[in-house]
Amino acid sequence: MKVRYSSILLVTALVLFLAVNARLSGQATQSDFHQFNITAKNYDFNPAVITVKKGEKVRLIITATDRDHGIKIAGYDIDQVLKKGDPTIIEFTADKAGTFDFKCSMYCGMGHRKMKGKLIVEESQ
Ligand SMILES: [Cu+2]
Repeated sequence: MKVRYSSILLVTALVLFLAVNARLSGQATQSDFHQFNITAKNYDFNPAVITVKKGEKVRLIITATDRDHGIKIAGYDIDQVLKKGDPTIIEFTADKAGTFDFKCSMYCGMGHRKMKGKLIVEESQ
C-alpha cells in the first residue's frame, strides 16, 4: 500500500514537471520574437513605425479591420494580402539595417497610396 502511494506521487510529480516544462519552453519560443500587433484600416497602419534591432526575429500580427488590405515591405521581399478580420502573421529576421518603407499593396480606395509606414532596423551595438 505504501509503495503504491509513493508511485502515484512520483507519477503526479512527473506529470507536473512535464506540464511546467512545456509551458516554460512555450514562453521561451514566444519571447524569441519581437512581436507587434498592428491594425490596417483606411488609410493607416497602426502603429505605422516599427523599430527593431538588427538580428532580431520579428513577428508582425496584422489585422485589417475595415476591408481587405495588403502590406508590401520593400527590401524584405514581403508582400502579403491582409484579409479583413483575419490576423495575418508575418515572421522574418531583421538581417538588414536601415529604414524600409512599407505600404498597402491592395487597392483600397481614395487614400490607398497614402497608406504607408516604416520599418526601422537599427544597427545593434
Ligand atoms: Cu490600399
